[in-house]
Amino acid sequence: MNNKTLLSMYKKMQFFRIVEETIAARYHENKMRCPVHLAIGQEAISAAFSQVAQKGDYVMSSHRAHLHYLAKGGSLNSMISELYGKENGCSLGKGGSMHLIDLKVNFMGSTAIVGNTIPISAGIAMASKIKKEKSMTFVFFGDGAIEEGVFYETVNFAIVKELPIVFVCENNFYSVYSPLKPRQPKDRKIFKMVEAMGIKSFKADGNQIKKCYRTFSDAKKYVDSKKKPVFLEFETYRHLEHCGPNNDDNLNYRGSKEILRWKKKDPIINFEKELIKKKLLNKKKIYLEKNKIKKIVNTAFFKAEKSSFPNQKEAYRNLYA
Ligand SMILES: Cc1ncc(C[n+]2csc(CCOP(=O)(O)OP(=O)(O)O)c2C)c(N)n1
Ligand SMILES: [Mg+2]
Repeated sequence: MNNKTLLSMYKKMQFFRIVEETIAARYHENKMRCPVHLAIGQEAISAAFSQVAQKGDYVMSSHRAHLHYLAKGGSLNSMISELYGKENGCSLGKGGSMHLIDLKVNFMGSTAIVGNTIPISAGIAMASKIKKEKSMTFVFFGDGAIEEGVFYETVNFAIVKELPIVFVCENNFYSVYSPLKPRQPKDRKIFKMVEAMGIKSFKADGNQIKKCYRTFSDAKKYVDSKKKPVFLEFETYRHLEHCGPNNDDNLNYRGSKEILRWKKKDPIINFEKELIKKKLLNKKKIYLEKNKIKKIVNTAFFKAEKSSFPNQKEAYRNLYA
């Protein structure tokens, strides 16, 4: 990993966090009228992924999709306009935060139904295999999606059909307010259980960006050389409430010690310290970089607010139920 890669991943993480923090800060204005699932605390996984993903690779995601979409190069302006329900939003203002799509960069979509995009991604991977493309498909989902039947069907199908797909589980230990304990067998390691199905599986600390980068690189090499699917589990933590711009620590479904332990593992702060030690960053550089990002993000919000709402007729076009 050269210095350029390290800095690029740092900047990506800062970009992701500033986007999410700006959404959180402005959500109370009540102009973004869709639920938002923010990924503050989970930035390292997407930043590492963005470094490894190739242009032709396909990506799908779930309800917590902002960073996956941006990591694949999805348009920030279109995403923010989508949150404001505007006609130039990536889903024409009809989908909101959980329904992002940018076909120009092969971000094939995200949906609000837990596990729903897992089989669709296998379809995309199968199509790219039939067409003999060099690309592979990455599908991002949470630890809750492991409890959906389609997860097992799809992993089984991907193994049998030798699909070029990378299943990426961001294990933040919670499904809304429920920890893993009442949901999954005690002491079960997700990646071990999935590995037992017959798929190559890796696990990494999702808050350490260099580990995330290596894991994605290894996964990519494996799929490229063996022409078989891979499963990845990254352990990480969301800092805010499940859905919305606030912190909900007062609800006590996560203990204060646990929260503090994970805040100390903040992927950006720790990596920043490392880069300062290496003399790749200093206070001035950090300040300038953050300011540059804030300008880009604020411009996207300004444009989104200025944009028009869709025509009423548009509400019934391209809708499926
Ligand atoms: C099939 C289905 N069941 C339940 C829900 C309600 N729901 C929305 S998000 C969520 C939690 C999912 O947890 P996880 O997959 O771990 O993702 P995280 O929110 O932690 O990123 C649930 C249960 C849903 N959207 N779809
Ligand atoms: Mg979760």
